[in-house]
Order: sequence, then structure tokens, then C-alpha cells
Amino acid sequence: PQQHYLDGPIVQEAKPRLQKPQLYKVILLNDDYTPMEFVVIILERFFAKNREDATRIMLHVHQKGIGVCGIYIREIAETKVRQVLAFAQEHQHPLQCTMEPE
Ligand code: NFA
Repeated sequence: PQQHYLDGPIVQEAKPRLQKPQLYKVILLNDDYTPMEFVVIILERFFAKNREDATRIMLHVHQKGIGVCGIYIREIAETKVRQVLAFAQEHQHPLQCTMEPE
């Protein structure tokens, strides 16, 4: 039997992109209590960093007080912030994470 009714159109028109989406930096703040290893694990788990990059970013935040973990569209950035804050709270660390327009 013919199944042509299952097929979509051959030509897919591109959705016109009138503007690029606003991007947001997800930012970690230093504190005196959160263990360095915990911050490295966060950067690996939620920001897909390898251990070397995660360690470099963690040390940057530790030394400068603030640092960027990644740049995302708003919805993704909001999710990352929520995940970091929930994970830190679960482990009773005061780690702060926020986002700002790029
Ligand atoms: N300053 C923390 C410490 O010395 C480590 C840390 C790094 C915390 C980056 C938060 C962000 N244990």
C-alpha cells in the first residue's frame, strides 16, 4: 500500500530569523566556604567542562571573585542557574550563581 500520506513536504522553508536571540552569561561568585572540588564538579556536570577547563574557571572565580561558566540563550541560562543553586543547596554550600545579558 502506498504511504505517501506519512511524508512531509520535500522542501522545508527556513524559518526567517529576524534577530539573533539575546545571549546571557552564567556567572559564578566566589565565597569562602564552598569547596574547590565541589565547584569543579559543578562546572563538569552542568557546564560540560573537562577537568582542566573546570579547574581553570574555578581558580579564576576563586582569585577574581567572579567568572563566566558559559553563554546561553535565556531559557538555557535560567535552567543552568537553577540547577547550580539547587545542587549547592542540597549540599549546603553557599555558592551563588546568576546570569546577565552578554
Ligand atoms: N573560595 C573557595 C575556597 O577557597 C572556592 C571557591 C571557588 C568557591 C569558586 C566558590 C567559587 N574553598
